[in-house]
Amino acid sequence: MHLTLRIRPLRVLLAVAAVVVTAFLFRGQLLRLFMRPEPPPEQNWGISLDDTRPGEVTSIATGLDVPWSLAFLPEGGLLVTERLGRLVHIVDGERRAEVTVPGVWQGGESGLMGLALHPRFRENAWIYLAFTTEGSSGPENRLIRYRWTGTGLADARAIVDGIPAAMFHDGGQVAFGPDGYLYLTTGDATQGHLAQDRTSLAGKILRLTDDGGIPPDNPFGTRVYSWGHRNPQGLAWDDRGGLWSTEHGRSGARRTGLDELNLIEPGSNYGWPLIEGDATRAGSETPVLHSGPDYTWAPAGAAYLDGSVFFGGLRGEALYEARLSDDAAPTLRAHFYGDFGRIRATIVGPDGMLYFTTSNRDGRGLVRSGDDRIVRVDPRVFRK
Ligand SMILES: [Ca+2]
Repeated sequence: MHLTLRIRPLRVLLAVAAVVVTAFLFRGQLLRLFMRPEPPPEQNWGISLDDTRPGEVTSIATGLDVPWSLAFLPEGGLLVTERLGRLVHIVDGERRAEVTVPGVWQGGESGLMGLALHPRFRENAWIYLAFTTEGSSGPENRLIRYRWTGTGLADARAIVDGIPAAMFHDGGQVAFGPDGYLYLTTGDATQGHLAQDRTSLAGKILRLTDDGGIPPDNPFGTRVYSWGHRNPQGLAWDDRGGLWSTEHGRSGARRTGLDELNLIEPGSNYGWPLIEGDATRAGSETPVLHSGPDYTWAPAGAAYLDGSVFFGGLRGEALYEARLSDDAAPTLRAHFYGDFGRIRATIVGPDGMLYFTTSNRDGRGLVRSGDDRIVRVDPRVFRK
């Protein structure tokens, strides 16, 4: 009796240890099992790489590590953020400079995220970086402005700090609008109620002057432009000045779907966490388009081009195109499913080409040779 009492806990301990070791050894495969992409619904299928000719879809840079955001420099070349905390200067596919951004704290989905150049970058060389850092009371998200020296960063100035941060739902997209103001998306930092708290900077789209001030026509006299967001990460303006934003829905290891494409109106509440999908509620907006309850886009960066909002799909592993229409809901197509894996940043270059980045090295994807990469697409391939 005495002996069995001693042996049993040991057996249990060994069994638990075996499970833990196995789970650790096969963590990539386990994660892949839970996070594996579902093919898009058949009616939404777009083009694939096989439908294109040589030169129409080209990798212009490879060997990146979770590129999150990119911007083209006026003198040529581009700047890319890597989530771990590096700003990379790429010219003709080569890494010309690599700058470690001071103070970046990276865990889960947080880290170095959005990047935007000032509209008068040629004169002031101002660059805005959104990232997670260790604040006085734990991690927080910040937007910092620097001067790009050509080889590094100087003159750091805080534009916004104290944004709630977490391992998940950190927003982090930054862009200048056609009105010359600066827009920043923030996630709910896994505290849904903060999205409904207009005094919190979490779960919002913020609108700021280029030095962090409040534009005189902001809807509440604060930095808040829209609220009730879970984790918006795409910002794109159409040719009439309408602001479109993609937002991650309830996606997770066991819950899927209800990712959103919203048309953002100043002062509007986008409903999280009170409503999802087609649900309605007085004073809240329902999305223009959502992914449905069973299918996940996990939408990241967004760009507007020729009547469509294009956005990267992480878990959906596709480049989505929402074709806008004046008198009907946008139609959705999923391009390149199965060709590149997870797709994150999506922008239009100064040459009118569409560029996107892969995000297969973020621990949730299948790493392919050359990952992560920046891909250039001649948008005429979508109109064949
Ligand atoms: Ca919503």
